[in-house]
Amino acid sequence: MTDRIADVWGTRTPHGRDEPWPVRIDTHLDPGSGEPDRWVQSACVLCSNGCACDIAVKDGRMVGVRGRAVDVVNRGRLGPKGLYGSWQWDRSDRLTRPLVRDGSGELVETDWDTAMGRVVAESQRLLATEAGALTHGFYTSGQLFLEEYYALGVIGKAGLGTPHMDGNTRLCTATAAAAMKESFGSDGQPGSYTDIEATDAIFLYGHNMAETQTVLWMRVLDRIEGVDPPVVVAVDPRTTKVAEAAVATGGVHLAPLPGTNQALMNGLVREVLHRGWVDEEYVAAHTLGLDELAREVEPYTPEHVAEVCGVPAADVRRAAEVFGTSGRVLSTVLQGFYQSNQATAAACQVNNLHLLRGLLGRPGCGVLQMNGQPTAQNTRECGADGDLPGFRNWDNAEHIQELADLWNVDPLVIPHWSPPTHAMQIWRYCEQGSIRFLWISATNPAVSLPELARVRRILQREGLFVVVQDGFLTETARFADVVLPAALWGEKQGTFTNVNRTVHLSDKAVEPPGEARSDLDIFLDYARRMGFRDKDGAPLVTWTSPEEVFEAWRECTRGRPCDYTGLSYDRLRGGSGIPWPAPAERPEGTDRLYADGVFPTAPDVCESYGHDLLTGGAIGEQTYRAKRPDGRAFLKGAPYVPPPESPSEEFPFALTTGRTVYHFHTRTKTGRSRQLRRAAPGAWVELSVGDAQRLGVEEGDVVRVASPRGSVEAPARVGRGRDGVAFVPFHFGYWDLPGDGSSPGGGPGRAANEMTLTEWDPVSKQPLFKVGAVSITRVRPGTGASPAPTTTASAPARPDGVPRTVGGPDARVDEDVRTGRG
Ligand SMILES: Nc1nc2c(c(=O)[nH]1)N[C@H]1C(S)=C(S)[C@@H](COP(=O)(O)OP(=O)(O)OC[C@H]3O[C@@H](n4cnc5c(=O)[nH]c(N)nc54)[C@H](O)[C@@H]3O)O[C@H]1N2
Ligand SMILES: Nc1nc2c(c(=O)[nH]1)N[C@H]1C(S)=C(S)[C@@H](COP(=O)(O)OP(=O)(O)OC[C@H]3O[C@@H](n4cnc5c(=O)[nH]c(N)nc54)[C@H](O)[C@@H]3O)O[C@H]1N2
Ligand code: SF4
Ligand SMILES: [Mo]
Repeated sequence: MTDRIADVWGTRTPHGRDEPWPVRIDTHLDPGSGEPDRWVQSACVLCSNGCACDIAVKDGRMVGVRGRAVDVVNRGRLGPKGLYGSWQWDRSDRLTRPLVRDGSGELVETDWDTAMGRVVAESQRLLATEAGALTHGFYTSGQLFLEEYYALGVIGKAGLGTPHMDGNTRLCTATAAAAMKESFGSDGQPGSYTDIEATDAIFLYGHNMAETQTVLWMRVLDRIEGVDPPVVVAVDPRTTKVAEAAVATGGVHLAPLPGTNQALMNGLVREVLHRGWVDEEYVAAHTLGLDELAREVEPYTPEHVAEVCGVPAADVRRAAEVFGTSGRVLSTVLQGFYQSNQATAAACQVNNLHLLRGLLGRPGCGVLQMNGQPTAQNTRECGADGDLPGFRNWDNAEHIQELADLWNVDPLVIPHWSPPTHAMQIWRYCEQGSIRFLWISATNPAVSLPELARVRRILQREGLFVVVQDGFLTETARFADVVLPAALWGEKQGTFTNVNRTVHLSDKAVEPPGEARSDLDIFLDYARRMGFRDKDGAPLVTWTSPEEVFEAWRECTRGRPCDYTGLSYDRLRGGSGIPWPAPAERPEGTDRLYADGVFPTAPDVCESYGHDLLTGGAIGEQTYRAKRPDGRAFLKGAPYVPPPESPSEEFPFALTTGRTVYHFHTRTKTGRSRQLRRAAPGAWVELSVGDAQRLGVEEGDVVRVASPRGSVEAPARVGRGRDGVAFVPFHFGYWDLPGDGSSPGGGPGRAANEMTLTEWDPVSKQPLFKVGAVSITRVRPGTGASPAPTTTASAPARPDGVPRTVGGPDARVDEDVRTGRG
């Protein structure tokens, strides 16, 4: 039995290079529950890793989870969120009936007919106005199931015909998709988790994997502690566990100032070129753009990079050397790049490094442009975000015709006169008043969007009809005109796809509470009530079950990079998840893409004609065709430009934001798990030792952090980050959890996004949560150490007097280590 709050990654199962990852089955059951009645197959939805698990059911309730040993993703392991956070919320304060506003403006319970009646009446009223479908906006999630996104995508694109549909994936993995489109022609993860077993060096760019994909990090740790371990390189301003591993393995921890990634990456590309670490044959055969890229990076000498990023020039050289001289390299990229300045440009430089050395499509040589949310991949591939289903190109008439044929609608119904509207623009249209109907599903923007005072203003706007579909009465739901109670994970059936394209089936384990309904049922009910028709006058959607939607989706992917035609619910049941592409002739799926060096860049195939990485200017079809990419990848560059907001005299610190291992986002699930809530009970502000000293701040003192937009008050953790940078976790909103303090807008809050700015990347349109400038002042002495966990990046610089984060008796997990081949 292991306390997996205190020991986040659990027992090691070390092994050597090219040996399979051993099995370790993690089980956690509610201590009082006894033997479960049955186990139901699923996979965890508390991050993009998608660990396969079985849900324990007793007396019609979820009482625990167990990792699935057969699965390629986790080989039986689960992390703290999966163990303690995935199921406990089901017994608590759920929404059980729809809510609508009564005459006095209060949200009151009602029945489904009344609630849906209001939604449909408002929808039809607005469709009858001159602006028609352009009045409608949909802001969805990276946390629903594939079937729900596909249904929503068809409703929006073929039913209503609105281009205004996007997910919170815009805040999350829009840059992953954008970087893959720019470099390789289409979304689609090149690498595989199995690259960890085979690699010689792992680069983690702005990715705190130890806390945010804990099971993937276990996989890395098992290599690090085995024979012939890989070298780790970490690029992160904080001293994360990843950064510690970089130092311990003889790699390097580069801690750039937030917002300077592109300068650093240009420096690394330049070193690889100058030192002759290029696979010239591969570059000549499989890429385009070398000369321009070489010109672009030339000014970025290690000394110049050192000056811009505030890192030693020798460390830049050392990192480049590890990349240039290791036989096999695996790279992972996440929010420290995607949510920072020049996100797409910097993420593309990672692709460039791999292309230059020909390190793609072979064991141990992958790029993982990571996802964050469990089902973000499906939002993207199903077209519930600013993409079209099946990675089709909005600017390609043939692709639109394919969809029109599939749905039996006129191609003109499908919005494709301009790119689909991105989330930040959808919110802008709501602010300006052109969108008057906003349907929010499975996301909590009143805590997770930047500049919360503005978000609250928009949600309260007269003339904006807001529908919120969630399992809880969140901060956002409180602003809604209609609240629809949703069934959550374990209470409904569906499939989803993780970072390395692995598709899992999640079966229904228990009944949803009260009258809550699955998101799929809600969307289909809307479609029925609206009476959407195809071009022959037949109902547009006739599906009644998730499996029927999955069958329809398979057809939509036929011949596309994300081919699902070899998959079915039956094939996904019983064994491991399966990575797409899995065409009918290869139903076992595909571990790794681009083994043949042929990329989906042909003009008739590609998902996008691409952009200028500095300005975001779109490349037109003719220009694209003239490049004759013909299956070659693009080496694209951009100069470094400083972030839109940098420290100044009035706001002298750089602010960055992010996560702790114990909470998921706005905590609607993890905040209702007693083990996780105890481990990370409240907000904190992380300061470096030097900055704390200069400010006269000691561990636990309450500080006020203020940006030009808002402020936060929280106890200080005197931590181990670099000078000049403050870190605030973004998990802590207001209102949502019983017993939490609340300050919705008045006075300083504790939500990091009170301070962040409304700015986004020119290519991916992903907002810049990782950059901004703040002032910091000491407000009053503390009452003890700050609540920041001690087990991870937020560990104190001086441990004395700070209680260690532990779980206790109810956090015990059974770890069944199977030696041998599992
Ligand atoms: N425990 C936990 N796990 C999660 C989630 C969660 O909420 N909690 N959420 C899931 C989701 S949706 C996502 S998107 C992922 C996110 O996973 P990560 O991207 O790993 O998490 P973050 O903490 O947002 O950011 C990672 C790191 O970026 C660093 N950083 C900040 N600014 C910069 C910069 O300018 N340059 C560089 N190089 N680094 C910078 C921060 O110091 C931080 O350590 O996690 C997933 N997993
Ligand atoms: N400052 C700062 N802000 C950030 C980030 C950051 O690093 N820093 N990260 C950004 C990123 S990467 C992300 S992904 C976002 C996350 O931001 P959000 O998506 O707003 O965060 P969650 O708390 O996951 O909200 C999901 C909501 O969906 C509900 N839900 C869960 N499952 C279902 C379901 O099946 N159906 C329905 N209808 N509802 C469901 C949950 O109860 C919850 O209220 O935050 C972003 N905001
Ligand atoms: S690593 Fe992610 S998917 Fe796996 S158990 Fe943890 S939260 Fe769930
Ligand atoms: Mo995310």
